Amino acid sequence: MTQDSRAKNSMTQNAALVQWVEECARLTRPDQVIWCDGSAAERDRLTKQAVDAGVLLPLNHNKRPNCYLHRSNPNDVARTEQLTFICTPTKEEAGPTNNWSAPDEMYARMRTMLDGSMRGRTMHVVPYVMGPLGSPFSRVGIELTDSIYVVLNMRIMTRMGKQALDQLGDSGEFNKGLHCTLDVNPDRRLICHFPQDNTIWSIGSGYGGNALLSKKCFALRIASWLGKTQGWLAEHMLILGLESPRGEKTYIAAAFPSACGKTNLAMLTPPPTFKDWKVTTIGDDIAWLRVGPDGGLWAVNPEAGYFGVAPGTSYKSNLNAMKMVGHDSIFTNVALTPDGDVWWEGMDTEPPDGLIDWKGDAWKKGSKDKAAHPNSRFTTPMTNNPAISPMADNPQGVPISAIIFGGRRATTVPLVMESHDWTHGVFMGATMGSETTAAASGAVGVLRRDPMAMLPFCGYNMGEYFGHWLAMRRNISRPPKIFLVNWFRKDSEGNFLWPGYGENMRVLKWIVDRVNGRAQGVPTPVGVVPHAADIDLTGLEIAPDSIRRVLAVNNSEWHAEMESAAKFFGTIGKSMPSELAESCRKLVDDLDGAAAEERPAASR
Ligand code: OXD
Ligand code: MN
Repeated sequence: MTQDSRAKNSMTQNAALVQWVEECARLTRPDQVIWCDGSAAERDRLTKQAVDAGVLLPLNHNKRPNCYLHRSNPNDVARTEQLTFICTPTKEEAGPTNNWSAPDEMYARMRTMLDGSMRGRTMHVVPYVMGPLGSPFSRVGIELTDSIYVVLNMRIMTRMGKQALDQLGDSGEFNKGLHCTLDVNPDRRLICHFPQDNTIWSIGSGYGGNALLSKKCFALRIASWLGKTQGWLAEHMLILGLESPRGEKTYIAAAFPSACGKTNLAMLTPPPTFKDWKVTTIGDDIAWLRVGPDGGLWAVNPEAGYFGVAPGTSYKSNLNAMKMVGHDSIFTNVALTPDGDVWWEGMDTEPPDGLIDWKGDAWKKGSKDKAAHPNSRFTTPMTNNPAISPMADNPQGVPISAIIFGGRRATTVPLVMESHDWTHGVFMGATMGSETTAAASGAVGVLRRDPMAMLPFCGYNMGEYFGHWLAMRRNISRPPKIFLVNWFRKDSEGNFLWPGYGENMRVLKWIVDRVNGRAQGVPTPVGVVPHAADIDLTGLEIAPDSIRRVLAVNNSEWHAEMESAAKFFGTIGKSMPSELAESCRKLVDDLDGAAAEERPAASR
């Protein structure tokens, strides 16, 4: 059998696609090439194959129907930013925040490693659509992979199979993803993006964001570059819908760095006094945003499932997530109970005796090692989510009324504030940062600037990315309002000042009311901050001093903040838009001119 005939299929006549698959098969030389149709029969066949090979472990089907556990290689448990490259003709195009390599050099280096790399293995051709089928937002990708685990995860995370080939037709416009696990050796691991070629090559890892090429690689790094060249935005944002007791619907997109509770916010359960409000999920991680015919900003979630962090997920922190992972889910690197169920730290139940840890070893209660890996995950179809929005699959997307930026900050940033205008909102996003947690001592962790939560995911020069955000405003005649939030502010003893989780609904309500011109706020140099009386605190036990402090704007803290932000802008170099440096200078002048130390508390 020739390589070419091995790659033949009956699912598509798309010449460009068939030719590219054949080229990749000639390079990697798999024993067979299988085109995935996305059917239930195919899923069952691949699942059986994965179970037989020990790649998946069936869980207790009475407790968790159709659920499986996968244990990754212990050297392969997270995204590897240091091995992730943006390969553009010039270094300037990738910018100072990305690892860069010249495309020709990287292709040549990887080709050597890929040569014959699928011998003895099967190459799966995985066609997928990012975004609702038939939507003007949507894009088609093809991932070639030698991992059944990847195929089964892609089936949950994307609209995968024949439907993607139907949407592609005979167009040559598709993302070309080539993934090979090789020997899962960190020395032979590379995740490389070639934006100009709409191509991703990933080798040496089978894990999550490195291997499910639809997610961070395509839907953020490559798509952010497509968005820049085509006039739209690909963002690290959840999308949620809010319905008031009067039936008024508002859609919000929100960017937070990893581990700041994005999945929890996307499927929040409102507190009892807000029981007549409904929160629905459109997406928990990625948003693609375009200007709609009405001049507003509209968004879709390009994904079809959730790849959520398991530890910390509990009935208290995320009731909907606990319900949705009850069936038809794949778990990666969580602990296994003796009765074939899963367990992780922060689940709010005692670990049972006889637990097996994420590496497959017996785990003893009280052990200092975690039973579940801190980055262990669940993969779940979005249709499992009891709070899924009826608009989640809408080809037109949803109209976004508010954009939220947020990080984990022990000091400085108030619970919520609204930007003065679009440029100031972009400034808020560009300067956002998150601190590493500093246990109970209250000491402030290390601050990492993570603009728009996109630092690891922007596929081109960060300065140009800021410029693109500013330029988008010219086409948006009805821009959403932009807010900055911080659920994590602490007192001097290190206690959180705000309860977070479902109580964040109160902040969302203030945001909805601001969008609709109904709520008050106090203008300060850093933004419009609510007074305590402007937030609906009914039914919440919180000390008046805590709410005062969580909303306070402290001039000296903001001076330090702006000094640090200006330093960060300096690292971006000449592509940094002058408007944002100007915003920084103006804010410092306004702070100098401000008389009061804690304006919101003092002013009303
Ligand atoms: C994720 C991340 O996996 O942001 O979503 O790290
Ligand atoms: Mn993410």
